[in-house]
Amino acid sequence: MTPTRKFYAVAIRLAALCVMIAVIAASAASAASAATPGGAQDRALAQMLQGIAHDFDREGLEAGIVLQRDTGNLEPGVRCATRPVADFEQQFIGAAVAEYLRAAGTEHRTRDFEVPVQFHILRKRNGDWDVTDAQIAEQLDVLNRSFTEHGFRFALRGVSRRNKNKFAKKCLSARVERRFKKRYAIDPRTTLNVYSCRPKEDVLGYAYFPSDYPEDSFLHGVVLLHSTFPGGRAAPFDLGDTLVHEVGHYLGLYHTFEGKCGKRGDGISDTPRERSPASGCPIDRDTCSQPGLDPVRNFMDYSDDDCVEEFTAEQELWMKDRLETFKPSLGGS
Ligand SMILES: [Ca+2]
Ligand SMILES: [Ca+2]
Ligand SMILES: [Zn+2]
Repeated sequence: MTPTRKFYAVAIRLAALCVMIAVIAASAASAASAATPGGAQDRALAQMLQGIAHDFDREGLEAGIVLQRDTGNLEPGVRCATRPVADFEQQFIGAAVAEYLRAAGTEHRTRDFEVPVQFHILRKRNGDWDVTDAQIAEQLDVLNRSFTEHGFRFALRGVSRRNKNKFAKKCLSARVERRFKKRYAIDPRTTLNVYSCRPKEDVLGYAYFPSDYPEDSFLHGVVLLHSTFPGGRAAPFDLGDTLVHEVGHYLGLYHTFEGKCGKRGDGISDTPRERSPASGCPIDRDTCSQPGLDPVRNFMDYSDDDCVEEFTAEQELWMKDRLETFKPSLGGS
């Protein structure tokens, strides 16, 4: 872990510890209603998660990949600016999901989720950084080829294009993000909003977890580097798998290297533990002594687009369980 990341990890942990004490106090005060969705404990949990999501500094991340820029040159970039998740947070959310499903059941696991997608193409004032309708159609195909076998279908709801220098160039900034999402987001409860732009330092994308904000929050959705769409220039990340990866986060998945070789890992038992992000396509990589080679072909690793190709059976259940718990209005028929 780099010093910067370590600093944020510690800061996040400290902040969350304070809130945890409040959570414990609240649940002790209302022991009888603690398990009821919407009860005191759930509100405290929701506040804690929002605080952590809000405090994460996306702009402090260090480059970990090399990609082709608009100029054609190969330069450093950041694969994903979705925040890391501390062990205690995983534990809290996991407990909340389990608690909720004990009452709600698991019927949702067998149904198909249909998700409308609205694309917001934020371009420079002169129209640069556009994404064509053909690219968007191909991007939706990539999304569906990756998710259909797991019970998710994505359908085009619409495309809007806007020439706004500030939004197009500063879409990594939390302040600017709030402005364009508040203005443009379309029914976040039922619709996946995808914003294309050019984040500073060529960050490929970022998203939020379903548990981060209430389901109707305009902050939900995916922000994506325009050149990661199929046919874009961001080789080797130009086949559309960045959106697949970010939608994985949007539906609740963590990175396969989350938790490194620790006890919890990414919380998914059929993805072997992994100490750090993979790059390229190192199919024999084995960074943790626990059984199994690193899951470098999983969409939630950092491997090249022509390498990643799968979600596991348990990742599918995980996504469905998290939607049922935190975003029940998404994917309904
Ligand atoms: Ca795992
Ligand atoms: Ca291993
Ligand atoms: Zn990611």
